Amino acid sequence: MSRIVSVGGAQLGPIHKADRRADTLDRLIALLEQAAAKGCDIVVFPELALTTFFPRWYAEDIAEMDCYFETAMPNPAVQPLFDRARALRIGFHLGYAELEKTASGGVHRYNTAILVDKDGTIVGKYRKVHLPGHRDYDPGLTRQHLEKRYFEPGDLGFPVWRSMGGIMGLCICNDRRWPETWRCLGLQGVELVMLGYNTPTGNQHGAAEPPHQRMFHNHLSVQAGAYQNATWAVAVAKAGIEDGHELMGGSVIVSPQGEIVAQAYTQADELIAADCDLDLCAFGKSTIFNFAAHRRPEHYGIIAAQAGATPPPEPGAEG
Ligand code: CDV
Repeated sequence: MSRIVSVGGAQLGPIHKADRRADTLDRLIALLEQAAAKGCDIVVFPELALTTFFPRWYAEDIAEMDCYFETAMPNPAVQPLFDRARALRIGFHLGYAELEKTASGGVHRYNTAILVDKDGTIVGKYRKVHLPGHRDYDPGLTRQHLEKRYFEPGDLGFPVWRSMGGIMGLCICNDRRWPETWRCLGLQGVELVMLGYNTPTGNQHGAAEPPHQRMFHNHLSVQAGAYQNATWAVAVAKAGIEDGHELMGGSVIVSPQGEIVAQAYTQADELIAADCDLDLCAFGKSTIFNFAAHRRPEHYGIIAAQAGATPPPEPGAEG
C-alpha cells in the first residue's frame, strides 16, 4: 500500500479586523478546492486562520477579545469548510482560538489546532504549549504580543495520531523553535508534523534582527526539527501586512532529510504542495536517529527538570 500523502500548505494573506468571517471562510474554501484539484490528501491552514492576529492588541478586559474565539468546533460559521472538505474527500489542519466553557461556569482560552480526516471527523486536537510574548501592556515595545494574556498554555502535551496511513503530529508557531517539541513528537514515531504560524517580520524589541535573519530562523527551526526526528514537516504562514503589521510568508514543506521541497513565494493566499512519501522517514529513524540505539536519556534529566539556564558560578564567586 502506498504511503504517499499528498500535502497542501494553504498560506493565507492578511485577515484584517474588519474582514467578514464569511469572506475569510470563502478564501479558505477556495484554497481547499485548489488543493483538492491538485489531488492533495490534506491541506494545512495557518495558526489562528479564521481571524486577524488579535494578540497584537491590548484589552484591559480579556473577554473583549472573545469575539475572536470559537466556542465549538465545528460551529455554524465554519461548517461550510467541513462540508466542502468532506465532499471533496480531503483532510485539513486548522488553527483557531478556542474558548472552552467548564462545567463550573469558568472558561479556558487556548491557541488551538485540529486535524480533520477525509470523513470530516476531528481526529486530533493540540493546544499551543510555548506561548511567546507577555501578559501586560509593555510601552517599551515597538509592538505588543499578548499571547500570554489571552491564552493559557496548552494542557494536552504533544500527542500524535494514526491517520491517512501515517503518524501525524501538530504544533503551533513558536513551538517550532523548541527542540523539545520536535523530540516529544519524534519519540512517538511522528512522520508528518503540521504547523501554522503568524510571525512578524520585525523584532518587537527594536533589535537589529533584519527580516532575512528572521526568515532564516523560521526555516532553520523547521528543517532542523524535521531532520533530527526524520519526519516530514509542513509549516504554513499567515502573511502580509495585516492591519498595518507585517507578517512573514515563507511557508514550506520539508523532507525527513531536512530539505525544503516546496516553498511559497508570495505574502498572499497561495497553495504549495508536495507528495510526501512517509516511508522516507524510515531511513533516518533506523540509522543516525535510531533513538532506541543511540539516545542516552540518563543524561537528559536537566531538560525536564528546569526551565531556565543555571550557569556554573563565576570563578572566585562565593559558594
Ligand atoms: N505566533 C507566534 O508564536 N509568533 C512568534 C513570534 C512572536 C516570535 C514566533 O515564534 O514566530
